Amino acid sequence: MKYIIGIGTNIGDREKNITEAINAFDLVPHTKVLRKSALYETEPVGYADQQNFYNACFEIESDLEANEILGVCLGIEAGFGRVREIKNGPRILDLDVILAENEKIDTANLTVPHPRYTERRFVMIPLLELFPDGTAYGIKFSHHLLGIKGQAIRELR
Ligand code: PH2
Ligand code: MG
Ligand code: MG
Repeated sequence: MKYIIGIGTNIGDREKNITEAINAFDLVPHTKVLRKSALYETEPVGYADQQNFYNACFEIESDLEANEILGVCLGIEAGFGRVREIKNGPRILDLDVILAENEKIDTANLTVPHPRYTERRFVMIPLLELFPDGTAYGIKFSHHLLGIKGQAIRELR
């Protein structure tokens, strides 16, 4: 099963956080990172009074179930010392399951596709980089970009 994971950080060395967190997925049993987007510097969405984020998306192939991948995400976040405080507020690392190949999930802990990804330029732009034709695992997504207002984003190079 393939998954798209969204990653974000706005505390500490943002580039290092993203690089190390993606590398951590390669250490998970029966799991490998297939490809990753560029890094993007993005304006905070939902809670303005904080530093800009670095965001990216990456694709993994794994034998693990979606709820196990969620557990991996939470474990890696905890390993970076994440503490949950303000909703949408500053975080050293956020890992979200955005899409799962051929799968819809709606449980108490996990909803896939991610319920808000089509409203977030910081997810949609890296996703479009990975799927330039605007369709991922049979889901057409790119038209939602037209409905997003503001949310400055720039690719880092
Ligand atoms: N994550 C949020 C809320 N707002 N804004 C940006 N730019 N990037 C994020 O990753 C982000 C956000 C909640 O997870
Ligand atoms: Mg998030
Ligand atoms: Mg999250």
